[in-house]
Amino acid sequence: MRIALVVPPWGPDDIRAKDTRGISGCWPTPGLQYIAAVLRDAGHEILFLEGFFYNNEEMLKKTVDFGAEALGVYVISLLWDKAKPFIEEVKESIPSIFTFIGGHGATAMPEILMESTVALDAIVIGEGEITSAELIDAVESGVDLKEVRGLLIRDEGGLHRTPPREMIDNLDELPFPAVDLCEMERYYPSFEQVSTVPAMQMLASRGCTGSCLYCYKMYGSRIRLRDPVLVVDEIEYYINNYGTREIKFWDEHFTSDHDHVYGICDEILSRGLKIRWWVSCRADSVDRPILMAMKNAGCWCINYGVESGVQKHLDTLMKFETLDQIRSTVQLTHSVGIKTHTTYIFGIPGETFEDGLKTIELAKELGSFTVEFFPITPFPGTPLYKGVLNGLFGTMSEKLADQGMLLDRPCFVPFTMTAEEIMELRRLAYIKYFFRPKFLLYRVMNIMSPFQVRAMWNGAKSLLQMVGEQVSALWEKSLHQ
Ligand code: B12
Ligand code: SF4
Repeated sequence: MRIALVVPPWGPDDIRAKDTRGISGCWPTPGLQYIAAVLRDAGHEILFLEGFFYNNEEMLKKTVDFGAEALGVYVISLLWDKAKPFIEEVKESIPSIFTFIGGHGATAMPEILMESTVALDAIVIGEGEITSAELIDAVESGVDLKEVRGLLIRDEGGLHRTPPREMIDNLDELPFPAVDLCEMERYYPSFEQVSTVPAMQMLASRGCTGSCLYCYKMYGSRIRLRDPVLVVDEIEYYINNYGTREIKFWDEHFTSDHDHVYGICDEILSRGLKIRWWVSCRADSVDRPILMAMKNAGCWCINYGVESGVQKHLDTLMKFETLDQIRSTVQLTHSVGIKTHTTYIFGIPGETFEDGLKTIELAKELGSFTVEFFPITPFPGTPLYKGVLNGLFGTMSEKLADQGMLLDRPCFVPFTMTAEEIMELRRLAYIKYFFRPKFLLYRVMNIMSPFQVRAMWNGAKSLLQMVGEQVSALWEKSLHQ
């Protein structure tokens, strides 16, 4: 079958506030690349279209010219308003086409999305590789779709959920993501996220043992690990075929199993690979020996989700970490020579403006190489979202297009703060963090590549824009007093 797999048309305006659009990038979509790989292995012809590179008309033309018989679209909630008209236009142009979607947004609210357009034939719920392969098989051979687990389909005028699909037990059975079907040369990472290019992204595991209030856990609490040999085979494939110098691991909890991490590090060292890498870890999951091993194998930066400088709010978020633990982990990481990227949240239920200022102070104290500050966002399916629907925590926008973490407006406002205060905290955080002579010197002394020079230049432009916004916000405030 000829299948078009599509990331709907989108641009920096859809996911970033004005002041940070200049540092925005475009990574490929690993989930859709895995789907593409499995469907290709099953003998189908695949067209992979990235909506960042084309407008609606171009994407439509490419899909029609390809002669697509099926259309699969990646859907996160924020981009549904882009995906829906595209699916409708394709269906209008090719009435016989079979349309299906998958991804976090699709999985978290399948009935709502399916009811919003008749142009959609099926939704793949959860992990999509096996379900998609069986779905396309069934469509091709005319088998009743009710036989395929993990779907939402239409049935006698209503909707029907087939029995749930179990998680893939052995991730090593999956092929590598089909990066060769993507226009890899056109992608580029966000500036704060890598030290050099070409950079590739990967996953060495799926799942996380945490249970944070705002996190949508598609893969549950059991962590499935890939064989370190295959992980490093994939790294080597990227080095040999794409000249890759850096890998960004998107694992939710990279250091959950130390033996697994030692396995990856040993494999990189024994093959003599020169590769830098970046991972996300929980602050309670590392010690000196594991950090040393990671450093020796090329890990240059670890992302810790710090979230708040007030213990009470860490508890609200159900992080199950203490501020002392976070402080000592970040210090330990710096002491072995690995840099840190720390992320913070504003607008936590119960948080006040003054609490937010304490978060900024903690960020400064930790002194990470890069930082990000987000307004908290209730994504469908998360405990935060469910709580807000039940009248708890605060108020949220009903528009799906507002469900981004980096927009000009917060999607959610807790009862204890205003939207303006959240955005002011975000601006203040960046300004206070970066406008410190000692810190600027540290950044300049640690430039690792020409890419980072460009990153710093674009970052400086973003900061100046924030200063301008802050001055005009203060001016507005003074006029109203
Ligand atoms: C990697 C990542 C990114 C990368 C790559 C994005 C991408 N397009 O894939 C970058 C940094 C660019 C990114 C950006 C953003 N991201 Co992001 N990202 C992730 C992250 C950390 C991992 C996703 C991943 O690759 N997982 C591994 C793969 C294998 O799993 P998967 O994506 O779930 O795919 C499987 C299934 O979902 C399904 N599936 C997926 N697509 C499709 C399509 C079809 C047709 C089918 C049938 C099945 C299917 O099958 C796949 C294989 O099993 C998740 C958090 C998480 N822990 O999952 C957030 C996450 C997906 N991102 C999120 C958000 C909000 C964003 C941004 C809007 C943030 C922002 N404001 O900038 C942007 C949107 C950019 C965009 N156009 O996608 C949210 C989505 C929430 C929601 N409910 O919609 C998540 C869940 C994080 C969170 N906060 O909870 N992100
Ligand atoms: S530690 Fe990260 S991935 Fe795990 S539940 Fe919390 S936010 Fe989600």
